[in-house]
Amino acid sequence: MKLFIYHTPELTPTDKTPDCAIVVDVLRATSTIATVLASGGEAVQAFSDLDQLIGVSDNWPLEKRLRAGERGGAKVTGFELGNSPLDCTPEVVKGRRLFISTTNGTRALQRVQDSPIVLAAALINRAAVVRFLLEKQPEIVWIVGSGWEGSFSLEDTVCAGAIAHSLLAQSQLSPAELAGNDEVISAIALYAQWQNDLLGLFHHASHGQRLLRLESHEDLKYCAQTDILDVLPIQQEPGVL
Ligand code: 3SL
Repeated sequence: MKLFIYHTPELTPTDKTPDCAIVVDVLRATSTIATVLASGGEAVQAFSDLDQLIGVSDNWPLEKRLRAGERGGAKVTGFELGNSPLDCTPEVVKGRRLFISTTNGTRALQRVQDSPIVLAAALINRAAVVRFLLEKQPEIVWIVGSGWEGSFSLEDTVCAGAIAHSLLAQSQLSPAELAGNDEVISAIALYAQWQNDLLGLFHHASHGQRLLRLESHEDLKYCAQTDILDVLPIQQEPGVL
């Protein structure tokens, strides 16, 4: 297995497709997606465009759908949910499809949706993603951070590092054998430095600070936990996990 980390969707090569693409948006889209599926949601359908989301979800029975939308960290007016994983309890999402659009995370999912395997990963479901990789042994794996509007984000990079760190611990591979690019080595170093204080790292992150200004402290705490959900969000058809 060769692992490549890209800090934003824009940095992924346009002329190549990996065997497995893993999208990461720890704050908060992939944490929300994992939570919805762990809470019994029927599926999550991701859109980068809000109008497209409304058009497709209009054809879905009202009692079987939820619309979740976030722009700039805030909930989209008229949608049932924003992008807080804490709102996605079994009482709210069980048996329903979540139609979701967020600023960066759903755009990243769209970017790699033609890969044969697409996963959504966050810290909360890291172990399930690593287990899948160790079982399936895809040759070329990309971890694609969602970043923020084209820029690097600490929280996605530390999650990529957490995945790589765990892969190394559970395989015979050396860092040089696993790493397809330098980003892998630096993401592992970031995780090794902060693994015991991921919430502290989120407080340094620009998007962490944005969410704190929006009073989403509980979301940060939830998303900073590691390996608490045994769920593997895997794409069933383009955009649907
Ligand atoms: O950018 C995104 O896709 C979101 O996850 C951002 S937020 O955490 O919902 O503000």
